[in-house]
Amino acid sequence: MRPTAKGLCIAATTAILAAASVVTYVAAQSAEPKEKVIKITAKRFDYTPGNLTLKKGEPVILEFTTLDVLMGFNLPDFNLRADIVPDKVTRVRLVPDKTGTFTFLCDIFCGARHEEMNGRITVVD
Ligand SMILES: [Cu+2]
Repeated sequence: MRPTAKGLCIAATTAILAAASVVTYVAAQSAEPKEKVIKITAKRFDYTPGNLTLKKGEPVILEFTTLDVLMGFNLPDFNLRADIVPDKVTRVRLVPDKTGTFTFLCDIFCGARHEEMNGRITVVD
């Protein structure tokens, strides 16, 4: 059976609509970018990485794990704290609303050099 002109026209229209919906879908995806995830590994007595640089106003998810014992994450300048529990992933959302360099520290006693366990977050414009 030969394709009719009407049949070809319907096929072409369908193809164009399908292409248009793909473009719309991609545009919607990029309008809501996924929040950046930064993995931080804690172990006695440090955080890796221990120095982060973030952009003001840009939300990030800090994703903590501990290689040994229960640890804390405390970032007083942003009123953030969390327990970092062995065999668990701890996620903390941070939207830096000010620039500067801020210290975070372990606030759960984890051993001899616990007091020295800290890191820095630098927030830039
Ligand atoms: Cu500690």
